[in-house]
Amino acid sequence: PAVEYELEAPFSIEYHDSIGSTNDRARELASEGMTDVVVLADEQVGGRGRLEREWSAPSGGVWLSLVTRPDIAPAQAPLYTLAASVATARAAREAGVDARIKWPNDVVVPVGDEGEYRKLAGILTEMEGQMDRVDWIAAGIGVNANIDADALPEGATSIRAEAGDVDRRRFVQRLLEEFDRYRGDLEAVVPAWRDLALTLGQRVRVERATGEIVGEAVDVTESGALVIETEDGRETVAAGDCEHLRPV
Ligand code: BT5
Repeated sequence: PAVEYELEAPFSIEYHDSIGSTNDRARELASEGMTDVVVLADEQVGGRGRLEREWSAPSGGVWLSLVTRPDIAPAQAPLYTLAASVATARAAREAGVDARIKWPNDVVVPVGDEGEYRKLAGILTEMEGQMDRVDWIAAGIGVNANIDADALPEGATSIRAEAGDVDRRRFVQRLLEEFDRYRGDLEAVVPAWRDLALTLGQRVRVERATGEIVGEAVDVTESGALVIETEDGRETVAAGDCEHLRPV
């Protein structure tokens, strides 16, 4: 019910019981000139991941897309993805989940000490703009909230499975407050991200269209690219170029 999402957030909320993809609706609103609006749904029937992958989004989740029009260069846009993952991980931690961030865009729960994990949430950031200025950003955030783990793809987990059901209204409120704080203080994003990162210090394999890189993930740059120490020296991978990242 819509009333579940009457929030005191710095965004207006457009709620749908069921929708194709909140990101598609957000793109529509963005191209009509809207800003600071959140499209939120209980269920998505055409949820999208990165690189045209499918995103499973049954009833009980938190599926939302945030539209903003920040005055930033396109090169800074990945910071919004990192800010969204920090905000999501923080809200999940407050709900009792041991949430960490897997570069670039996954919120995960670690399993064991080998860098393995289950995926709790994913982020899909889309934008439009010119060379020097972003027009709008639609940050799509999908969180497996009050959903049984067996209703989700393999390798996924939910807040329900990890810590019991969450009050979605409160969860969204906290997530949006955190996001709002970081978008107003972009310099704080990378330090906050580092504190929650599962990937840093891991030996990883990154697959890109142009070939794979294996080495130790040592840092992220100030625009959110991953720095990998390989046998031949340091390499930097932009989030948009990463198809898969796996611990090895
Ligand atoms: C993502 O893609 O992780 C970005 C997901 C963004 C979803 C939000 S929901 C609100 C907004 N509206 C949308 O339509 N999308 C956004 P990617 O890194 O490509 O991961 C996709 C992969 O995760 C799939 O290929 C599956 O293997 C797996 N997957 C699919 N559904 C999942 C789920 N609910 N939980 C965990 N893993 C899932």
